[in-house]
Amino acid sequence: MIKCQDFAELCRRHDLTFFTGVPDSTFKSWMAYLESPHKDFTNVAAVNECEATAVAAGYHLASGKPAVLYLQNSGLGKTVNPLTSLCGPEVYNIPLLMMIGWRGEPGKKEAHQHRQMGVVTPELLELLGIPYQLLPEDITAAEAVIKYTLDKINTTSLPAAVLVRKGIFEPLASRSEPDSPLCSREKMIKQLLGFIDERDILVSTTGKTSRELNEAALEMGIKAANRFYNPGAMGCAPSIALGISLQKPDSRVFVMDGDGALLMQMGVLATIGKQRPANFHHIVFDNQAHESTGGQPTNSDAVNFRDLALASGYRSAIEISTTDEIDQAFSAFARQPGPNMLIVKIKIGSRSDLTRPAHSPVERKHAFMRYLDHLK
Ligand SMILES: Cc1ncc(C[n+]2csc(CCOP(=O)(O)OP(=O)(O)O)c2C)c(N)n1
Repeated sequence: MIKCQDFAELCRRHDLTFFTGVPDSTFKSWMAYLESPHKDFTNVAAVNECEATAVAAGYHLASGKPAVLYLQNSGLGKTVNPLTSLCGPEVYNIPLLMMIGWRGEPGKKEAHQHRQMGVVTPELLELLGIPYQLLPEDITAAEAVIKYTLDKINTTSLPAAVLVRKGIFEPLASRSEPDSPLCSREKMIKQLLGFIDERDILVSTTGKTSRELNEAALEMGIKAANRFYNPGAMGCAPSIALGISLQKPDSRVFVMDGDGALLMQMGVLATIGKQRPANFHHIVFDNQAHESTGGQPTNSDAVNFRDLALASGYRSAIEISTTDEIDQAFSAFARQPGPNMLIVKIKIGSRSDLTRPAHSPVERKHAFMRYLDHLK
């Protein structure tokens, strides 16, 4: 395994000091290392991989050097536009070093949402003309791969990539989360679920939110297939909920979102604000972190979601941070016409033994569609 300190020195030796991207649990310890202050490293946490690619391009324009663009392969699709239409050989020839977490690698057990991208990741890179190598877990071999990749980058003045498998970086000592008066997402989900009727529709976001919601619904004996889990397609839960809400105007549609996911596709607020569906109720769990990939900070500390929702055309928006506030806040939120937003401040943390839904995505989709079909 590669020690983060050794990888940092390797990067320094090769003048790789500017990092930008969206985190992945594959290199969780490297992300934690980057977050701690290092005066010679700059890390720009971007809201999505398209943005990060453009930040990396800007860095190159101003420094003449390649940036390191880190991402999970789920985000590779988001880079295709700036890679081809900004950095590509027919356009500006912008070099950058992509460090891609390889989820869903063939032959390895992986959640459904990672499987197809896991298979096509190497082919997609080939199709884009991006040379790639696997990052070996031995630091000397890793240095040879980085040197080879940089040679490619420097001779072509184009992007090149290293693929990072799970378990390559040595774990850092786990950091203890500071004591927080805030509640956990799991507890908030359970409490909120108590107020949501089986006739209401619920769409939940990427990562652990959907897994916690699934467990809470089982525990509470909710029989209706009224929940649509969106384990992949980060940032798309509110858009899915919008599409449903416009077709089912007589049902209340709740979306359980995360701060990282909302930031990733924040433009959806304008679409929702413009459509103004009165049955659309947006719950945002804000832990200021990408908790599902290891707790890396999002940029939500720089954003006021309440003001943003109102400025985008939402009819109302409120923020709560304790379970005591839920009863009052939620009944007002669920009764008032949407689109409206309930921002729930929560602490970081989740159980390590969270299960995944038992049925396949297609089985769940059919059950959900049958459920929607029976609604008025
Ligand atoms: C396009 C894309 N990039 C990155 C990921 C990896 N990923 C999965 S969940 C997640 C964090 C989500 O953060 P947030 O919405 O704040 O929810 P939390 O995990 O804190 O509950 C990330 C980065 C992904 N699934 N898709």
